[in-house]
Amino acid sequence: MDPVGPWRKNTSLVFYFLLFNLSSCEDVSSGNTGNVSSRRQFADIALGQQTLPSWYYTSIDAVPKHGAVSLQSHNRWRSQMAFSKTVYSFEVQEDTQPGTVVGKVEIAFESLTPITYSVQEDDGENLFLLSPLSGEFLLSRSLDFEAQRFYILTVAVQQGDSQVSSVRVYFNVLDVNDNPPVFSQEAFYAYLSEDAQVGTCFLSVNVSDKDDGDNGDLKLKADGGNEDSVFFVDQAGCLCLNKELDRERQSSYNLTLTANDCVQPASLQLSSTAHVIVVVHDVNDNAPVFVSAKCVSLPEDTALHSVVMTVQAEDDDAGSNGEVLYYLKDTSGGIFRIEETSGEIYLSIN
Ligand SMILES: [Ca+2]
Ligand SMILES: [Ca+2]
Ligand SMILES: [Ca+2]
Ligand SMILES: [Ca+2]
Repeated sequence: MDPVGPWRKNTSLVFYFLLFNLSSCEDVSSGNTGNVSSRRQFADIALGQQTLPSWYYTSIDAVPKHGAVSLQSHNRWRSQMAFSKTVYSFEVQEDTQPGTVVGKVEIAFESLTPITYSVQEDDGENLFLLSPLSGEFLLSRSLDFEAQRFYILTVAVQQGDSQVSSVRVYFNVLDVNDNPPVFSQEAFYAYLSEDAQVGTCFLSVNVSDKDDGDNGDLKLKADGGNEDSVFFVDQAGCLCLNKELDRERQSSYNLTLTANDCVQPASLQLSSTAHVIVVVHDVNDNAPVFVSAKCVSLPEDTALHSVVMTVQAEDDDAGSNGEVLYYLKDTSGGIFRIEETSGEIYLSIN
């Protein structure tokens, strides 16, 4: 019985196991590329936000079975791990000009025989053109972060006619502030009673910005037609009343609402405007005021039923709130009568 034998075997198994786990993600030659959730997992992996899932290991053709690998086969396999990284992840701004080099893959070791790179799988439809010799990616068309935020490619390297390795390549598109805020309509209408409480928030407009983060976060302000600061926009983007209204002073407001995104510096901010028409509804808060003469002299031979004077009162309110009806509180024993709508006073002896 060899007392060292079992120890050596156990050590070898542990050694191989560690090697496989360290190296197995080098060769991504198959597995679930058409699955969207898997792609998201891959994107997370590329971003360092997730560890490789167990199915990923089992799907790799190159992963050898435990106990079936010699040190010699391991060395050959290691020499085939040609790429310098287990996975490549490149960040590209969405406003990058077509024709720009946006990434590069390369082998880890010098190769004595000529090598060529090729794209095996490409969800960018030739958006990223790979140079077979240099391993550089050239951007072929414009990107749009708002349309697609990342792309996944599989790149292979060949020595002569035989493929020796492949690797995942991720292109993560970075947002640029290239969208202005958009109001859902050019003009909004709101109606307020003139006795509305100060602080009342009465209008929430629909405005959006397709960009991400500060590029898409919006601030609103009422900066046109609001010289007396009668209105303000609260933190939630609602238009609110800042001062008391008086329909008799101003019965409507034509405000210009400006939305701008929050990117810094402010010179990079984009903005849009919309109009808000605020109509003030009347409240009966004014009494009639007489504007006509308060006395009249009559000759003693004034004819019966003739008009001796016409009184007039004005009311600043609107509609029926401003209509005036006249009546006599004291008819002097029935000598006079008044026509309720015209204010004409007649001599009318009973
Ligand atoms: Ca954008
Ligand atoms: Ca924006
Ligand atoms: Ca009135
Ligand atoms: Ca009024």
